[in-house]
This record gives sequence, C-alpha cells and structure tokens, in this order.
Amino acid sequence: VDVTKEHRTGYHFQPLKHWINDPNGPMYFNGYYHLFYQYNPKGAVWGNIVWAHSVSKDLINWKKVEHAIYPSKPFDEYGCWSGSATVLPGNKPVILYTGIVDDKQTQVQNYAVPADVSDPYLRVWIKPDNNPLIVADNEVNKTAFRDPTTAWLGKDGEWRITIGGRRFDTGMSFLYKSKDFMRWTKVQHPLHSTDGTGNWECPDFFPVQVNGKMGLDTSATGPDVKYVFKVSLDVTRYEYYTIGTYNSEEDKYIPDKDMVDGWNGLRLDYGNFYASKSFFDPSKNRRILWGWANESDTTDNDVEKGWAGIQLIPRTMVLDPNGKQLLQWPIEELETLRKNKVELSNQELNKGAKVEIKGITAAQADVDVTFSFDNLDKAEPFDPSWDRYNAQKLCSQKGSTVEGGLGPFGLLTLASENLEEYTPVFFRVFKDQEKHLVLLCSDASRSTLKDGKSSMKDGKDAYRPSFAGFVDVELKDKKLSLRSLIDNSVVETFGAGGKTCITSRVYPTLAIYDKAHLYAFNNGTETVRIEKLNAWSMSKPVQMNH
Ligand code: DQQ
Repeated sequence: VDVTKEHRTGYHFQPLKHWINDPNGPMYFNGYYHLFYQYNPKGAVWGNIVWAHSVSKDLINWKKVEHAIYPSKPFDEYGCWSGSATVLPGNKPVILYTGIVDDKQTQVQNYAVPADVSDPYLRVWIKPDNNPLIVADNEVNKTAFRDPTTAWLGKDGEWRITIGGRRFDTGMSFLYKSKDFMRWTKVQHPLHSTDGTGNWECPDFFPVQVNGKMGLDTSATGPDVKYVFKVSLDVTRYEYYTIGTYNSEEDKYIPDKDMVDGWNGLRLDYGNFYASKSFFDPSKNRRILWGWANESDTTDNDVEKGWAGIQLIPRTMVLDPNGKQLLQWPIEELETLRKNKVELSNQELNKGAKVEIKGITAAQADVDVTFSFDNLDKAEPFDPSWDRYNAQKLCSQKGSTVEGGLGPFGLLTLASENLEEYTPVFFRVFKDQEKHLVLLCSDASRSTLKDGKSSMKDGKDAYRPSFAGFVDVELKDKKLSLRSLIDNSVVETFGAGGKTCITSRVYPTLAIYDKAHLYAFNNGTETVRIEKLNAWSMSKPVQMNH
C-alpha cells in the first residue's frame, strides 16, 4: 500500500502535496470561482505560509494557478495569513489579508489587487506600496490582530470590516471604517466581543434572509434580514456562531436573547472543522461556506504521506425557518459526481440489525437516508446530571454498540468486513421532561487499528474523538434524516437536513478502497425503518488541482 495515497480523498479539494489550512478570500468573479488557501510550499507541517490559488467554473473541478500572495515586502515578509475578498462597485476585486512583519508575529492588514482584471484566472496579484493599510493602535494587541472579513457598505456610504483579536481573555472583533477602502479608522467599540472566550480568529459576519432560501450579498439590509456572527476559537480550535441583529446606527451586532454566546454556542460543525469562511455567489444567489479540516492522525503520519489538510465540500447556508439556527447543505454541483445509484425503502431494522448497502464504492460515496419509527415511548430518560452542552462526552459514553431505546441507529461508514474498524454516524433519542433531545454522533474511536502515538518529540498524537452535537428538531413526524459524504479519510455528516453537521477525519487500515463497507444499523429496542435510502458511488472530478 502506498502511504502517500491510501488516505487521499477522491472528491474533496486537496493539493498534490504539502500542508494546507484556512480557506481564504473565496469569491465568484466573471464566471469563475476563486479559492485561495493557506499553504506551505515546503512541507506537510504548518509554516512558510503563502496564499495558494485555484479557480473553478463549478466548485468541483479545480485548476491550480500560481500563488497569489507570498512574502515579498516588509509588510508581509514573515507570512501572508488569512483574509477575505470584496468585489467593489465597478466589478473590482480586492483582497484584504494579514501580513506578518517580524519574527515576533506582529500583524498588520494589507491589500492586494489583480494585475489584470481581464485575465479570467486573475493569476497575478499586486501589493501596492501604500501597504500596510491598517496597523494596530495602542489599544490593540498586535500579535492577536488578524483575519479581516469581506467588507460591507453602511447606509452612510462607508465601508466596514471586522478583524479578529482579543483584549486579555475577552474575544473581540474590531471594527474599522473607510470611505475609500484605503484610509481606515478604528471605531471606538468592537463589532462584538465576548468575555472569557480568548483570542478570536477568522470572524465571519453576514446577513441571512428570514423565511427565505436565497443568500444575500454581504452589504444587503432590509426588514427581513438577520445577521450571523461566527468566530474561530483559538484556544479550543472550534467555531461557534450566533444569530442576531445588526444595529447599523450604532454599528453593533447584538445576538438574539436566546442565543448562547460563548463556548457552548451553536457550532457550524461539531467535528474537525475550522477557520471557515463564507461568500455570496451572485451567479446562483446563494451563500456558500468553505471550511478546513486538518488531519487528525499523528505528525509522523502527515510527514510520511507528504500532505496534510483538506477543504471540505462547500455548503450552502440558509436560516432555518424556525430562526434558531442555520441549515447547511452540500452544494448541488456535488451531485454531478454521483453514479451507480442504489436504493432501499421500507426496510425494518430490529434491535441488533445490520444491513449492508451494496453496489457502491463504500470508501467514496454519498448516502442520504431517512429513518422513521412508530413511537417515542422507548426514548431513554435524559439524566439531569448530564451536561447538555457536552454532547461529545455523552457520545463517548453511549457509543453505537451501547443498547438504547430509540437508537442508537444510523450508518456504519468506512467499515471493515468484520467490523474491526468502522466510523458510526448515528442518532440516539432521549426524553427530557416534556421534550425530546436528539443526539447525533460521529465516532472515530474505532475507526482504525493503528496505534495513535506520535514518535516525534513535539509531534501530535492521533485524535479520535466521539464528536457529537444535539439536533434541534421537531419529532412530530417521527422521522430523522442523515446524509453522509464519505471520502476515504473523511466523513461529513448532515443531520436533519443540515441542522447539525459533524466532520470526522479517520485513517482505516483495513477498510480502504474496495475493502470498505457501508451498513445501516440499529442497536435500540425500538424498531426503526429505513423509509428511504439513496446511495451513490462518487467519481473523482475530472480536474483536481494539478
Ligand atoms: N490561520 C492563519 C491565521 C488564522 C489561523 C495562519 C486560523 O491568519 O488566524 O495560517 O487557522
């Protein structure tokens, strides 16, 4: 087996070799999607960061072009870190990014513009001499001052951006204003801040339609518009978001009252997902989210295979009609890679059932299933002493093999024939006083037989958590749906139409290529039914980045 290949993904975005992290400056411009990303041209660990650049007509097939932004000037000599693109009136794209100016990681904000806007790929980017545009003032910690957002235009005709950082332990997103995009002044107060959350990276701030399915331009306003504010938490390496209102007079974001604003907030993804960034796609009127998934194997393994990091499948995002959360769904273009459809319907799963989904390449597949059940009476009581914000702990105790009432039921992905290895994604329903609590798990703890210890002194060990999140869903129709994108070393799951999403990275040794299997299972005493299951093998895109 070729270690450089066996865990490579088939249809996820991934360069041929070396390290990648955050998606940067995604945009749609003159018929092409652009994706820039943090990249180390010299190895499979973080360092030497440049903006690598790929272009696509469909978000599936990608062509790699030359690096767009790389250290070359005093204002970015030590690194070109994350940032965003804004298409200015007159169809003029501009990138804002964080430059590292010294070996102490001092951060400034710079801009870059295309050398030739008539080049469809926008291959060459210029960093004009009036950079940096923004340097930290005395009130700002200059080593925690990064990742400028896409700009939005206020009613007063001035541009705004927000930049991640902190003041002591308070996570903070600074607000800057400009009339001409060149001279920026700091607004006295931040756009938003939250005590006790530590440093904020990669903030994202965007409007969403109330009761609508269309995405909105970042500058859109109106009566049926709410706002989403997302940050990446440097300390714990996960992201959370709130939904709220934007008071444009006072220039402040205010999360809705019932939103949890902090560690226990809603997450875009409860698994391996970080530094995400969204953009508005005017060609299809949608808002698209890109997220990065790091490897979760040992550093030795990353170095041995010569690559690390993937970008997840882009997702559309809309506000749930209940207004309480976002709904995410893989972009429709992904469906062009589907082939060999297999279907199941009305199949009962009694306690202990395990049904194989045959006829697809289970290591590289898309599966969409709706389970139904006749009643909720057998749901296990939710012990009030359990921490309802720690779904992951609950999932690690109540795994897929621990018998329950209603659930666990779901899929066993990337499974070896005799289940020495498998990554289960499954539901378990609890009863909590009058309400039901639905837990969704994606459990990597039995995903591989490999030993997870790094042999390198400063290397990281393998990370195989029982990722989980609760699903805020009405169970009136007694149905729960699950879609999983399985791709060799990644499983991306969308629960209940995208209310709760979980990504796991896993490295099976037996369940690889045509030795991987996919099963549906039930280990609860209540019988559940596969009402409908569609599964497809997934092809490789014709062109992927080389
Ligand atoms: N990655 C970039 C930073 C950002 C972090 C550096 C988040 O700009 O804060 O590679 O993963």
